[in-house]
Amino acid sequence: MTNNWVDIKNANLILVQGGNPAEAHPVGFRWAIEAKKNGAKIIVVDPRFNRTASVADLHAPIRSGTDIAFFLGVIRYLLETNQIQHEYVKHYTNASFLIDEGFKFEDGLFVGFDEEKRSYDKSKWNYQFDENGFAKRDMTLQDPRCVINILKDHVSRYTPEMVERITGVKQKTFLHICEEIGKTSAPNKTMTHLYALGLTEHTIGTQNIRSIAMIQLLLGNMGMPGGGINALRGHSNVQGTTDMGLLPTSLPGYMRLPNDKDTSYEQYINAITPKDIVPNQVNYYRNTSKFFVSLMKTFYGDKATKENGWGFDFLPKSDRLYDPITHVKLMNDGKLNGWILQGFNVLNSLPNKNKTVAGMSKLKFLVIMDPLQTESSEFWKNFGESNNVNSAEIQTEVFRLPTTCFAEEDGSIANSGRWAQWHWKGCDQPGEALPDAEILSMIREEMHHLYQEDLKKGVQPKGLESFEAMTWDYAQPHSPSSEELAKELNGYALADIYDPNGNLIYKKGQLLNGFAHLRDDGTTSAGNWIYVGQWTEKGNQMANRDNSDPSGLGCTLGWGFAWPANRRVLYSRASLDINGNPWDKHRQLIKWNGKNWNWLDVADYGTQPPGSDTAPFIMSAEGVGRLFAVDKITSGPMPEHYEPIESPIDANPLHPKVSSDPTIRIYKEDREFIGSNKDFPYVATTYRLTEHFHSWTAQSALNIIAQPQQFVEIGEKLAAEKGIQKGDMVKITSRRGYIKAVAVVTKRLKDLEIDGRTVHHVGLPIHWNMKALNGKGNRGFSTNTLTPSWGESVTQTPEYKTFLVNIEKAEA
Ligand SMILES: Nc1nc2c(c(=O)[nH]1)N[C@H]1C(S)=C(S)[C@@H](COP(=O)(O)OP(=O)(O)OC[C@H]3O[C@@H](n4cnc5c(=O)[nH]c(N)nc54)[C@H](O)[C@@H]3O)O[C@H]1N2
Ligand SMILES: Nc1nc2c(c(=O)[nH]1)N[C@H]1C(S)=C(S)[C@@H](COP(=O)(O)OP(=O)(O)OC[C@H]3O[C@@H](n4cnc5c(=O)[nH]c(N)nc54)[C@H](O)[C@@H]3O)O[C@H]1N2
Ligand SMILES: [Mo]
Repeated sequence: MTNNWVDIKNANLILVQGGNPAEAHPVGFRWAIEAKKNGAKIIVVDPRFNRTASVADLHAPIRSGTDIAFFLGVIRYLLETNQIQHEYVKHYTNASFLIDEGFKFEDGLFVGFDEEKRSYDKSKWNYQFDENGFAKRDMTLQDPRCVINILKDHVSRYTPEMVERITGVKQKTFLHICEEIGKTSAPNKTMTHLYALGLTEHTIGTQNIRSIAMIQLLLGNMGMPGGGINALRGHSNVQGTTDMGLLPTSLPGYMRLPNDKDTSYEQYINAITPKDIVPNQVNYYRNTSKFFVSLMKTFYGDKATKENGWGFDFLPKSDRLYDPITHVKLMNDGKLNGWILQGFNVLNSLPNKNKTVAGMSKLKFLVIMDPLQTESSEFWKNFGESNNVNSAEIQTEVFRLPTTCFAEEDGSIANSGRWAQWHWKGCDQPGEALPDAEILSMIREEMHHLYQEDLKKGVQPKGLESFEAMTWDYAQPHSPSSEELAKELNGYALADIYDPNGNLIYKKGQLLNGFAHLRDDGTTSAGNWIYVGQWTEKGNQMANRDNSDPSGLGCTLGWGFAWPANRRVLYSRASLDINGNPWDKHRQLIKWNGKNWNWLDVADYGTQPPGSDTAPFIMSAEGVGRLFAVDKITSGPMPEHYEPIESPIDANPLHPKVSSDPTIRIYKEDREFIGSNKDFPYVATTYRLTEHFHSWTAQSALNIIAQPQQFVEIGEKLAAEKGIQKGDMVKITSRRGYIKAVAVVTKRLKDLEIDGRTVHHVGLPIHWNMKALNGKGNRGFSTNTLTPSWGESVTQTPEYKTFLVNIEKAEA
């Protein structure tokens, strides 16, 4: 979230498009209800009339996977009707920047497409630069190469007629929503946008989010209390997971892991540190070397020296893309033979379950660290129809290492609003369960032992040097405490540290207060730069429980610790005009105090006084929000509507020859698993129920009483066509496999008119699996038997939310 949960109460309009918070985030959703009490409207755009829709002012059913067409239609409307916040757009976005003359978009492709590699050469997706290397701008916005004019041209195709044809949202409803959104272009009105998987888990996920972020920039809603782009995160600590870089090619604090092409510390740091594109701006990532060197000091202590590039060679270098879908591919190819699953129940969560099982069956060993006996740990067992494997043929050795869960240990959890909150152990763990950190430490000790054995035999083990360089100075090396780990992440002064005026700010060994004090000369450590300040010499800031709110805007600086720097609303400098006056005096959290912008919130805009050079988006190299993204995004600098790979219509109405995003990550062997709309005419989507948490609760009697068995939601018209009554057992088939479920015939799913044909949605909750408590007979199928493995090119996220199925009545 750019903002936070409580801040939702400050919004005038809440657009929920791509999530169902009343169901999946029922506690946080109270803030949307608070907003409603304050007069806000709630609009839900979702294929289903879901529980959030039931308390909304308006629900618009949309075809799953088509939100970009909707959002670009909104942008067209805002530009046509001139409902944008002009001053904000001019100064705080890249609307005025001039784009390279070579950039173009034609017949569904951006310039630079390489057919063979299925990827783009992005060199023309860039600004025009002056002789000093700064981007050229036209503040009058007249030049046809201005971003705003290129954008206008790009979205001109997304007329209300086209939006309806692609998305199924009726023009009248669409225009009504546009009007409501347009109202928030007034400086004293804000819209907040809430989303989760309905936008992200698509082959166009990143561009979905880009589209709505662009809308929020045009409306001047970014940086404003009651505004922003608010990702409602999943597991209670998944925010913490990404912050900590728990992706195979990431490091803590959103730095990328070096890869094969990175040859030295200097070269790598240069490659990941952005150059200024506009003069006199913050470009905070210019400090990347300080974050990285401090991290290396945490990893390797005295072994990380200036001479050895801070231990650069100790780090693993990725040789290719890695993500769980790729892991499964490599297993199937016989190129990966061991897997450690720590808190990951792949059999329920990864797409194309049959492919996952086939891959796991080829493993030599599988280690499962989990408090539960998961389906993944029993992938080799025959459960009848729902897991029809030949156990005798599977040779994989499976080790189950039972862990504690959060309630059995002290620690911190980061919520969607970036707040790290400390929690205390509630009870001891049962049986042989041990904390994750203890199990990992034991594995480390055993590895150390095995390395020593090798050395004794005269073998020089690979990787020994990096292994031995690792700092492991916990009081009990086999069991680091949560407190020790939290302080290590925060970071220490490794020498006496002085400010530029020569005043001592830290004595050697003290905990750091903030990342502004990090150094790249080896005198500071920090296991994660964004968390510096969470545990200082004043104590554990995550344990703070003062909920006073002097602003009245829900800005409680004394409650927990919000990264970065305890800041509650990001990019808040954009809530004031260039002279420092608030766009809305009732929504003001920061102001110039002669030294910096701190006031009721911790500002992010450094020490630059009010003035014309204001560039509030300090984490982008331009200092402004991007309506045109010049780097990184592999699928295009602007969003474009592409059809899902499995689409209920035959071609993209905008450019039939390039129907789907040409950069989609799809492995060759998965192409045979693409189903056609002739064989599989219905659009399926998958989702959650409040009564369950993934498949954990399917093993718990109380939850199973509340929602006993797998069901499938289908609309009344489709049910009538198929002769299906509510309560009938139905077989749902995709090109990947089939499941069986009880039919719920409902008014909540309506058929939509898409490109001249009637399209039906089929809704599938994700909570049951072969080990479900009442999992006899047909009741314990995994929905992911049906889903495809292809994913988007930026994040590799699989397409869980739009694929094609057929349904038919089945034997109970
Ligand atoms: N009770 C409970 N709560 C949970 C969880 C749980 O298992 N149980 N899981 C947690 C986790 S890990 C996560 S990530 C979050 C997920 O939170 P959400 O994303 O809110 O949950 P979902 O139910 O997966 O999907 C949300 C909605 O997206 C809609 N949708 C599908 N496709 C599209 C589309 O193309 N466009 C639009 N606009 N909408 C679409 C679906 O109809 C559904 O209503 O929930 C968390 N909270
Ligand atoms: N079709 C479809 N598939 C989906 C989704 C969808 O919407 N549709 N949603 C996707 C999403 S958003 C997510 S997040 C994934 C979820 O995928 P997973 O993360 O695989 O799902 P969980 O079942 O939550 O698995 C987490 C495991 O962690 C264990 N666990 C809990 N606490 C601890 C702990 O402290 N230590 C250890 N070691 N283990 C612990 C739990 O017992 C559980 O077995 O599924 C994805 N798959
Ligand atoms: Mo999730």
